[in-house]
Amino acid sequence: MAGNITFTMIKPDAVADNHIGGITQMIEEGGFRIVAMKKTRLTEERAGKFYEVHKERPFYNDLVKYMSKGPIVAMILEKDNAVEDFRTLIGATNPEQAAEGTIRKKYAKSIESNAVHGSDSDENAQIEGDFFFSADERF
Ligand code: RTP
Ligand code: MG
Repeated sequence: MAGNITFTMIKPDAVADNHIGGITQMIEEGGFRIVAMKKTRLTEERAGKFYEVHKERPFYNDLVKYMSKGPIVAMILEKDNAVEDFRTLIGATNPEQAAEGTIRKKYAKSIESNAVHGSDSDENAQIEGDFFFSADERF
């Protein structure tokens, strides 16, 4: 079924601050089903590869360093209209612009340390899920 999968990471600061449970609760209460989940740490090289689409952006080097500084939690999520609905649930990239009730409004500390990643298209959701999970890790 096209459009029913997205990919997320709980970013290093949110993991370090013990917000895995709070964020996961908001995800499940938002109607998403967790298909796959793991705590892992990206090397700088792997973070650079994950964010390759941003390599010309001014924040790329800082982002790669930030995302590899500690463990993250990666998840594949399922829901109708998953990509768009998940971006609504997480809120704006900059937490100062994130709406009330969103994950970033509650847990983000800055535009970089913004608690969670969310895929921006169905195609990228597939690519990003495949980056972390094999077929036998999905249920
Ligand atoms: P994400 O990919 O993490 O879900 O976030 P997004 O789509 O809302 O934002 P995007 O433009 O894809 O940027 C990816 C991540 O880079 C960091 N960022 N820093 N310093 C800056 O101006 C800046 N802008 C973006 C954020 O961590 C953002 O989530
Ligand atoms: Mg993005």
